[in-house]
Parts: sequence; structure tokens; C-alpha cells
Amino acid sequence: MSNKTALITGATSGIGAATARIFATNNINLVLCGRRQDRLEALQKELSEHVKVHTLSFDVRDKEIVQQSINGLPIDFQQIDILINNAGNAHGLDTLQDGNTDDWDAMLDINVKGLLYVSNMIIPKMIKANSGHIINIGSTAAKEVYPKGNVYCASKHAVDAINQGMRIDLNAYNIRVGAVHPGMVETEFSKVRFKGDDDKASKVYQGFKPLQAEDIADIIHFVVTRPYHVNIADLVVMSVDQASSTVVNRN
Ligand code: NDP
Ligand code: 8X3
Repeated sequence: MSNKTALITGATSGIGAATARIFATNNINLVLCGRRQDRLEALQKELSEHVKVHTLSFDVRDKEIVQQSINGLPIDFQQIDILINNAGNAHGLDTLQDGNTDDWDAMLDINVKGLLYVSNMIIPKMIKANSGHIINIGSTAAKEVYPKGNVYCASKHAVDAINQGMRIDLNAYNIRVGAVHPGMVETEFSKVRFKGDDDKASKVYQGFKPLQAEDIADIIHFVVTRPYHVNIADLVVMSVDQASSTVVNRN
């Protein structure tokens, strides 16, 4: 068994779940986080045949619960070598003038503040160890703004800025920090964005070959397995059919 442990937020579906699977089959022990306890348990059962797995069910928006959960990690899981800051979603797709303020709160509280709360609990452990690797999951929405993407794009631009700031602040502590910025990936992302409307969600990925969660997980695994002196700082990845947020070659 490996002596490395990764904590993955948003491990209950999509990119996070796929990353958990590739890490498990490559001997990286896991702390899996998300709100849906049933999914965490199912994944724990599936992956425990490969590695040690612990689950933490919390909403990243709740600072106290984030702190209690991470402080309460069993001894075997207390040293986190790899943090995948992945939990996040878009909520709604509207112009600012038609926007829903609850959607704005959700995106800023989860994608930005939640990422900070989790990081705040893990970074001191890494500083103490003088070692660690943090991967922040941004988006092409961190690099450009598309129509009606306003607040989601703002949240991901914030992740881009936090990623850069984190790398600067942790430079003295031998900690690797980098971001992976995917384009369109076929996960539950659009179902969440469109509040469970499967028709609207599936149309997002029609007529072209979108990235799959496993494509991003494979890249995340590549990033964490480089020689320690190699830090992949910022990586944008899109489907061959996607050139930008708004230019997609659909047939
Ligand atoms: P999914 O909807 O499939 O997964 C989102 C994950 O985030 C789930 O595990 C969910 O778990 C977790 N999550 C959401 N809200 C919270 C919360 N309040 N507290 C704790 N966990 C939460 O989407 P993806 O896998 O696609 O998204 C993962 C990341 O990738 C996100 O940051 C997203 O912005 C980013 N991304 C996605 C792209 C795409 O096209 N799909 C492209 C670029 C970036 P649970 O509901 O159980 O809490
Ligand atoms: C997810 C990709 O283009 O839907 O971050 O914003 S996009």
C-alpha cells in the first residue's frame, strides 16, 4: 500500500469520483468528501479493495463543519499529501439582470469560499510536513467569460487568482500548487446548472465529443505523479471539438 493520502472534495460524482478511482488503482489512499453520504459509502466500498478509504460528509459552505470534519480525521488519514479542490458547480445560466441571488450565493460560497475553508484546514499540515500538492480545479470559465456565465465565471476567475496566490504563499514550504482548467466535461454539472432539467442538460453535450470525467482524472493523476521538483502550475484542457467557451464544432 502507498504511504500517500489524497483528500478529494466533490468525490461523489463526475471529475472527483473519477479521480478517486484512478488514485485508488494507483495506490493512493483516499479521504473522500461530498454531501451525498450514500454515494460516499458506495465509493468507499468499491475502492477499499485497493487502498485505505475514509469518507467525510460535509457541505463546503459550512466553515465549522469543515473544520470539525478535518480535525476529526482518524490518525491514519491525518497527513494529507494531496488535496484536490474539486467541489463546485454552476447554478443557473442567466444574464445578470435576470439572475437569481440564491444562485450567486451558492456559486461564490461553494466554488470560492468552500475551497478556501478546506484549504485553510489542510495547508498547515502540509507546511508542517514541508511537503504537499494542491490541485485547484478551475475551468475555461476561469480564463474567459461567456454570455450568461457572469457569476460562475467570476467564481472560477477567483479560483485562478487563489491558485496563483496559494503558489506564491506556499513557495517557501516546498508545496506544489497548480490548477487544472477543463472545458466542457460530460458530468452532472449541467444537470445541477439547470436544476435537474435533463433535456436542457443533455443538449449541452449534443453534436460533439465532450471530455469525460476520466479524461480529467487521468490528467490529474499525471500531474501528481511528476517528479517532485516538477510543478504543473496551470493547465487548460478542452475537447478537440471545443476551441473556446463559445466556439464548439457541433455537427
Ligand atoms: P458534478 O456535478 O458531477 O460534481 C460536483 C461535485 O461537487 C459533487 O461531488 C458534489 O457533491 C460536490 N459539491 C457540490 N456542491 C457541494 C457543496 N456545497 N459541498 C460539498 N460538495 C459539493 O460536476 P463536475 O465533476 O463536472 O465538477 C467538478 C468541478 O469541475 C467543479 O468545480 C466544476 O466547476 C469543475 N468544472 C466542470 C466542468 C464541466 O464541464 N463539467 C468544466 C470545468 C470545470 P455532493 O452533491 O454530494 O455534495
Ligand atoms: C464548466 C465549463 O463552459 O460550462 O466550467 O463553464 S463551462
